[in-house]
This record gives sequence, structure tokens and C-alpha cells, in this order.
Amino acid sequence: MAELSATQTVVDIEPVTLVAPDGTPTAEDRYSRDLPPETLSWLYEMMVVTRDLDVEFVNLQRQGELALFASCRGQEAAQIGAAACLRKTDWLFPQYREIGAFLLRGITPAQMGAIWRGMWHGGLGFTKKCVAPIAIPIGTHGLHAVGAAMAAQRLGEESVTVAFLGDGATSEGDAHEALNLASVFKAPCVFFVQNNQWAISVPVSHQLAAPSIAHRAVGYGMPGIRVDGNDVLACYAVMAEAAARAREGGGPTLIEAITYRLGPHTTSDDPTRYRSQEEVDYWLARDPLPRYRTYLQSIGVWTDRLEGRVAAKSKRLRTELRDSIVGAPDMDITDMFDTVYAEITPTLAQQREQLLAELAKEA
Ligand SMILES: Cc1ncc(C[n+]2csc(CCOP(=O)(O)OP(=O)(O)O)c2C)c(N)n1
Ligand SMILES: [Mg+2]
Repeated sequence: MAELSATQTVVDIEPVTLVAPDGTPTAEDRYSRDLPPETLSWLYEMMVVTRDLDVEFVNLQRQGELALFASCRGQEAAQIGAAACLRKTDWLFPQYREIGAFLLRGITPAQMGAIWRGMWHGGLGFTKKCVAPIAIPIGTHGLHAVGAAMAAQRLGEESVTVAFLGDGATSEGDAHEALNLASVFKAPCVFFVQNNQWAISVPVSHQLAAPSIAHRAVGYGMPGIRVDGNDVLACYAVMAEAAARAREGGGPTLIEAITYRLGPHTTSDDPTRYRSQEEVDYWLARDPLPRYRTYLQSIGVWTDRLEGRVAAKSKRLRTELRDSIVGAPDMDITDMFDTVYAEITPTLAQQREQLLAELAKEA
């Protein structure tokens, strides 16, 4: 009879925190916050630019240039910390809110904007940077991440895949299948759950009866860990540990980053209908940006020069985004059929002709 393996059976409910909300270092000594000053400044730059680009996206939507946008305001530390410690060849499988991770991977604002404007739905620019296209069908990409990890494993590549999931996504069947499959086959895949407390208007308390999302890892037989998702250094350290374990053949990890979606679910949502201002205020006091800036000031890494450099980069990328969107031509509608497979299938070709005939009638 096959032996059952002994795995972690306890998950610490206290999230790993290296920098407290007031910007002071915590007593946590299992992980290091000592990164080189250039890395510390780079993380800051990425977080600030992500937030500023996010504002530009919302503005463009409000001005009628984008149909929809899902803001990542408040989740910058989680996304930047998780993506920054990886190799450029490690594949990321995003949900749809990961602008920070996209930016960090060098995906241009124009490439991100094209998706939200519906100009390019496949995200070809993303895949060139080892980032899968965004996945609107919730949870499905967890399986893609595991598949890619298993492929890398079989090819003997030293790469790791990361599935970015939301708290809501963890209730999907696909997510459970992905977690179980990854664990059974020791796939080099890290599941990074951004628990931003809400799945549109459904609170995380309605997603699970377990003590936390990370606790589910026990049942899958993989390590589970909770991390303060508003602490960029903690997210960096925890992901670095999980990625190293996966790379060395130690299998997957389930990370739960506790964070908050400061904005609406998307630009079509009105969160005042389901959550209180007190709750938002609680999280505003835990905003990842001022916390990290205060910490960098206390260790002498933050300078006026750094702030100036970051502001200039933000301005440049905001302009790049705006210029790529405003007045951009509508896409050729037949792209929708032509880019699904390398060669169009007979059914799709038929649908394409049907649509063109209908459009011709309307013209
Ligand atoms: C399979 C599926 N069911 C429902 C939806 C509608 N939907 C879009 S976003 C969302 C909530 C997802 O919440 P979460 O995973 O916590 O991610 P967040 O938006 O908070 O980042 C839902 C239910 C969908 N896109 N796909
Ligand atoms: Mg959520």
C-alpha cells in the first residue's frame, strides 16, 4: 500500500508581517526584510507607478474611453511583492486585477489598455513576458497554471508558475481541482490568493467555514501560509520561500495574502451599497503605500530624488497609456475569430461569415 506522506497540519492564523502598518519593523525573525537598497527603491517605484496608472485607467473609463476597468488600488504590495522575487521565465497566471504584476514584468500600459478597451482580447504582449492572458472566468486559470508547471517539470526546466487567485475564486471547483492536482503531482506552482475581503458584493466570510483560506492547504497536503498582503516585504519574502521550494522539487504552496480592495469591484460597481465607510477607513489606515514609504524613510532609503524619479516615471507611463487609448481606432471585429486558433476551424469560419453578412445588412 502506498504510504501517506506527512505534511504540515497547522497553519498560523497570524499573517507574516515584516513592517507594521505604522511603518516600523516587527519582531518577525523567520523572514528577512534586508533587501539591497536598489531593490527596496524599485519595489517602492513599482507600487507608486501601479497606483498612479490605476488612477489613469479609472479616469479613462469615466471619460468613456474604456468600457470597464477593475482597479487594484490597495493591493499593490501583494502583487508587487509576489512578482518581484520571481525569475522573468517564471510564468504568471493572473486573474484580471494584477496591474502591479503586469507593470513589473514590463508589459506596457498600451498593452494593458488594449485589453480593457477590447482592442486585443488575447493579450499577445502578455505572453511574450511569460504572463498568461487575464482570466475573466473565475478560477479557470488555476488549472492552466498547474498544467504549465507540470509541463515545466517534465521538460526538466527550473521554472515555477504562479496562479493569482481571488478569495472568491477559491470557492470555484476549478480552484480545488488545481490545488489538489498540483499537490498530488508536486507541481512547481504557487497559489497566491489575494484575499481582498470581497468577491464583488460577497464578503469573504461567505466563501469558507474554515479558519482561513490558507488552512485549506492542510487538506490538499501542501504548506499554507498567511501573509500581510499590505506589506510588500512580507509578500516578497513569503513568495521567495515558496518559489524556492517549488523550484527544488518541494511542490506547491498556498499563500493567502490578506489585503483590501479599496475601490469598487469594477467601474460598474457601487460598493457603498454593501460595505460601510468604517470598514474602508479601517483599511485606509493600513494602506500599503504610506506604510512602506515610512519604513524606507526610517532606514534612509527614501529620498526626495527617489520620489522625483518615481513621479517622472508615473507621468510618462500615464501619458503613454492615455495616448494609446484616446482616439484609438476600433478593432477589426473579425480578429475575434482569427486569433482563437493558429488556423481557423470550419465552425468559426462559418460564424465569421454569418456575422459579416449580418453587419453588411445593417450598414
Ligand atoms: C465562473 C465565473 N462566475 C462568476 C463570474 C462573475 N464574477 C466576476 S468577478 C467575480 C468575483 C471574483 O472575486 P475574487 O475572486 O475575490 O476576485 P476580486 O474581484 O476580489 O479580485 C465574479 C463572481 C465570473 N466572471 N466567472
Ligand atoms: Mg476578492
